[in-house]
Amino acid sequence: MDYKEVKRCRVCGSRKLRKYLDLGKLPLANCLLSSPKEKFKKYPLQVLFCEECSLSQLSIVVDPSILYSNYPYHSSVSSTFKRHCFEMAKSIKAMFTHPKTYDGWDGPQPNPSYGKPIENLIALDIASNDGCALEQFKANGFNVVGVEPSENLAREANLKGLRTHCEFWGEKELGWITPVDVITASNVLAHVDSVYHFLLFAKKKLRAYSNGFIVIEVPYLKNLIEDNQFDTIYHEHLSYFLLKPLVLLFDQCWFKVFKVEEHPIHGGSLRVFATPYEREADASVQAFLNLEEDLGLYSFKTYKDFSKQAERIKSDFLDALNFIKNQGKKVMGYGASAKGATLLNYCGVNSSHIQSIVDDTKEKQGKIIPGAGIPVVSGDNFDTNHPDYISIMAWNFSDELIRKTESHKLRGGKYIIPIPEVTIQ
Ligand code: DWN
Ligand code: ZN
Repeated sequence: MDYKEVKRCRVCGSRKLRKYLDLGKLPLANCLLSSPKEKFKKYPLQVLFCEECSLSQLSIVVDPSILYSNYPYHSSVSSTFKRHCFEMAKSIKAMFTHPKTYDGWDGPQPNPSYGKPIENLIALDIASNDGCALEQFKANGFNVVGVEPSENLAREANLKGLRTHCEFWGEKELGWITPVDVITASNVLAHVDSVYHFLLFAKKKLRAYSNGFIVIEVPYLKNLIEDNQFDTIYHEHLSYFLLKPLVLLFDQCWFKVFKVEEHPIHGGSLRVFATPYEREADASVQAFLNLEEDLGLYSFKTYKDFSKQAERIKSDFLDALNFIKNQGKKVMGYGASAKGATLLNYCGVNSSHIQSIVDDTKEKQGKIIPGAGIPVVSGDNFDTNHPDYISIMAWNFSDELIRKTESHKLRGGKYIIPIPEVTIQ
């Protein structure tokens, strides 16, 4: 069987899991087809709410080797994301300064280097993709090492001189990785079933000397609910996190969450800092927990209401495309994203509505979106086909995608942005 049913919450173990969203049986969003005749499977896409810890999670786990052995997603395609990684590396670097004294310090004076930056830091990025974040940590003076399970991406990172090991993190002891000062894991914990293994393996790799810590960045369920981001629900994303289940998970792995930030990337992400060593937690931790409570994010009703929004957006998007189609106008998409594939298939959109989707990722060009059957093409197709509308399929990068299609706008072309509401501009 290439997938298994989820019977217990992966964070707290509870069996009190209640379904609140069912997007039907959909193809695997990133498993693009090489030809229209290529066979593909559809899998149930349902989200369950844990009544104990408020974790949202899919009702199944698809075999990761099917999802990630040859992964078409390249983080470095987006300059927005690159900038985001640079800022993250810069802010993390500033957190490493020599303490007043070290454990067991018996010098007559406080540590002479007190307050100065700690040099020769080592950063490990888990699921480092094509080395996008590694590059930015290197630019901030870190020594870097990556772990990436997709051969194509690990190879690309190593060719850029970014030492990357092609492994799944948390599956087995990676003894050859020496202790590091900081571990980052951006957009990966949501993809992991054995979240305890993941963190316990990370704990072993954090250096005590620098009070090492881990930085986990995940799409924030608060934004998913507030901004109708149901298209970010697909088989790669097993969990949809709030801070509450994350704090529980870290606690149970002897980590202490000491700082939390919210960042706009990918539609709204939560950045959680946690360490196995002594570190004072700041006010941000309790502030986010209070916010989640105030927003009703620990109540099942919030999620039932959200599922009605998804149905509404679905009919709005299909109505808009059918109206444009009946006018004989031409629509192309931009950004053959996983979220885009989910949206197209959930809404029943196909190549009669959107004739092709441009993507700047070379590996995606020439492929076909499974289910919707829409071909992925290169950017020059905008200028050869002159669409009347461009449907932005990666709304989290709307600004960047609209900036890159200036000529379409100058021709009087319009944009369809489907999330958080279907808008035409
Ligand atoms: O968690 C995940 C997120 C971080 O990225 C992964 N599971 C998979 C992936 O999800 P996604 O495919 O929905 O992510 P994006 O980043 O919204 O996808 C953007 C798509 O648009 C990519 O295929 C690249 C493409 N793109 C482009 O062609 N030109 C993006 C930009 C910014 C561009 O200029
Ligand atoms: Zn739970």
